[in-house]
Amino acid sequence: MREKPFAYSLPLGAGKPSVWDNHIMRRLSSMKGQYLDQMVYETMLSSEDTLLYEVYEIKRPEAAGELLQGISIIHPGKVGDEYFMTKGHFHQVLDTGEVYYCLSGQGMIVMETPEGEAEVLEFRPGQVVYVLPRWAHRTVNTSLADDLVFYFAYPANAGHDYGTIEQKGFRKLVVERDGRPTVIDNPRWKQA
Ligand code: S6P
Ligand code: ZN
Repeated sequence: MREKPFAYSLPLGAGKPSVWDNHIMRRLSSMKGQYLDQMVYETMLSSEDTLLYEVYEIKRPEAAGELLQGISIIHPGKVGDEYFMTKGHFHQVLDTGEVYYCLSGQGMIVMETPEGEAEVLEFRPGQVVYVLPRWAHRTVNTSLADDLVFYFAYPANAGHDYGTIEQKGFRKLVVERDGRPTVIDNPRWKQA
């Protein structure tokens, strides 16, 4: 691990950072139960375990005061009417925020609190979204042609709670309606 201040570059546009330590790949099979149209999901999965998104992470100690950084790349595509998207999570240490900076593509960030507030923000190159502490977050690629590429930074001791979203889903979904990304209430959202 790097022990002195360091610099690296992020391409403005699609591409990887100049340094990274972990390359995480998430495929369709890791999204079980998350897409509304489960029949289409199962059919797609039976023919191919498609790569949905990739994360290039720069490793830091998981200690308070450190920041974890990297870039995520969400590939274009849909499952039924829903666009390719990240699993989404709360941070395990709920009181930790996150900064997202869009480098390329177009998307939306779906967020919600445990108390039921919800917010969906558009995400375009050059835009920063600040995810407040306590807000779960999922990123959606609303282009069917291009990757959505963004930089992130968050406290290295935050950890991830994926289970809550896996069980309940997000309250809001982003679907294609008349060729346009549209935010709808999740009809399958479950109260705890
Ligand atoms: C981590 C941060 C991002 C996501 C990445 C993939 O706190 O929010 O690095 O990890 O965009 O999303 P997910 O929901 O699969 O971790
Ligand atoms: Zn996060």
